[in-house]
Amino acid sequence: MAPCEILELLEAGYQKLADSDSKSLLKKHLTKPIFDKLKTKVTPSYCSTLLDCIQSGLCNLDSNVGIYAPDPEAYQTFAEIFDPIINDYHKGFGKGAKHPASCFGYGADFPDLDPEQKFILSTRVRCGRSIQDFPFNPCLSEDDYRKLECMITKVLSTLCNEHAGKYYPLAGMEKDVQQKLIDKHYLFKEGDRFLQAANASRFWPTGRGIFINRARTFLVWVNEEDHIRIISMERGGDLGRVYERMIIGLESLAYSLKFSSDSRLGNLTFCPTNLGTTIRASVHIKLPHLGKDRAKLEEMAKKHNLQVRGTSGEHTEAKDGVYDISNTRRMGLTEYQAVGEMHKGISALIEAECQEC
Ligand code: ADP
Ligand code: CIR
Repeated sequence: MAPCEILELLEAGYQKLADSDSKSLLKKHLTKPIFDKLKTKVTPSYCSTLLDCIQSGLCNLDSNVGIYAPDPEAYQTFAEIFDPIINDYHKGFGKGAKHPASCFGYGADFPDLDPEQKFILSTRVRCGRSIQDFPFNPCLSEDDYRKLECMITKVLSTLCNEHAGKYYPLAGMEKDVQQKLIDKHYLFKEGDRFLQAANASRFWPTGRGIFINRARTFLVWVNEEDHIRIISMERGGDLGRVYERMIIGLESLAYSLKFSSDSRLGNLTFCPTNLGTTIRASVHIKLPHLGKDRAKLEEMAKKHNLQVRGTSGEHTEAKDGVYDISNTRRMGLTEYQAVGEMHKGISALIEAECQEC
């Protein structure tokens, strides 16, 4: 049972959300009956409360989603709020739905999206993984962060060929080096207020860091939003090649690390938007005509199940007309289908842009 002071904070937070004009999925789905049913519950192993799940959305009324799972059990304990949000975000993961078995298929099925290099600056595919027997950020101790970092970097040091590289811990990294890595879109940014409010940035920078291969085309983020983010990226629009590189890197890591998964939800992640395949395949793209009006571009992208982000990622603006466009859905479909959805959608946007020329 959640303690009294948590209940008081929850009641005040709920009222603030209910009175606001927040467009978050949290506000949309957290009805009073669901709130009343969940407000006293705690997860069995970590005693996480509803407040641990929704405090980011309560503090940041401009959240798109507004909820995180502090530990893997939260998806069951607080299913009455997670399930409708998951169903809404991933478009069709209703009652009785089960995430399909993993199927990566072949990168060769996704030809270069922009062979003449007119629109796409770069392509990136990432996935997230959580390590079995560890909770998510808000429940990790400083020692857990160190243990995770040690476990993960030990395996990273065994990567070979194209994937071989070096780990750079955030602790002790020069500020200008860190900023350069962020500006080049390799490293995660610091001080994300959505993660901070979710209690996901405690003991920063302990245990956080980035692994980079020699060609700077394969990266692994350690202990940012998820325990691991596996990233493949390069200039141009060769999605198939980028995807293949991510798959090989992921398979090499899966050989030695045990990842958390759930028979219904697929791979488990901190944010419900990343469950299932956890795949986000994106391009940095210039669409001078369609991009004149971001709202219109977003509307068009939505028809193809694509999400538009700014140049420096989520919650940022587009600089010099460069948008980050990626698949929205990651759950209820295979990896191959998620990347295929993005390939088809980006091709359609480029075609629409050409028609406007
Ligand atoms: P994530 O993809 O990990 O959910 P963000 O939206 O925060 O997170 O993006 C992380 C970084 O990746 C940002 O610097 C963003 O600009 C960069 N990025 C995303 N897609 C591309 C891309 N296609 N090319 C280059 N950088 C990219
Ligand atoms: C939000 O709710 O806006 C942040 N917590 C981030 C949510 C994840 N992003 C997304 O839309 N895929």
